Amino acid sequence: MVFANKNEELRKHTTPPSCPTNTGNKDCPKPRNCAEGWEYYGGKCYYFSPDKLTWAQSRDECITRGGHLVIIGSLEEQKFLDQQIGTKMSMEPEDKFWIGLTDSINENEWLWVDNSSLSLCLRFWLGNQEPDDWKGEYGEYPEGEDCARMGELGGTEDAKSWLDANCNRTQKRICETKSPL
Ligand SMILES: [Ca+2]
Ligand SMILES: [Ca+2]
Repeated sequence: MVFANKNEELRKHTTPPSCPTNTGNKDCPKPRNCAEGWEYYGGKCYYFSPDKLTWAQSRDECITRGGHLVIIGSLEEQKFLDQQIGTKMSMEPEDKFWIGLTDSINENEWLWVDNSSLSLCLRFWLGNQEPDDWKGEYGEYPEGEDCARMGELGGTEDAKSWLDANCNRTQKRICETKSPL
């Protein structure tokens, strides 16, 4: 019975979608096959959370959903996320989204959640100040800022929208996963 169940599971996962993508069939609103609540772009699915968690909680929650905090590997991907977030942020200026980037092990050595290094060519820090490892006006946050978040209301012209922030802040998050297709 165990094997039968496994085969059944396998069959479910490997059965191609029965609806063609070009018919405009209302029964097939998600031709790209991302899970409910996820958005398709460039072969991947993205989840923009409505709720807020610390960076570590966000990292874990994305894994629970079968993905990971987003790893941004191209200008196109950054632009897509920048624009998407721009439409999802409230007027509250700190209403930004965690991404899967941290320098919590060695200061200023930014690593993605898969332990890959941040490429010199693909850095999208906001303005000229970030990352600033800000410790507070009076040094009240000695731990500085070791986690990256992104987003500007309406999106940015140059797609530079990353800021480092205190990892214990609660922010929304972007999870990413490979599209099931
Ligand atoms: Ca830092
Ligand atoms: Ca900062």
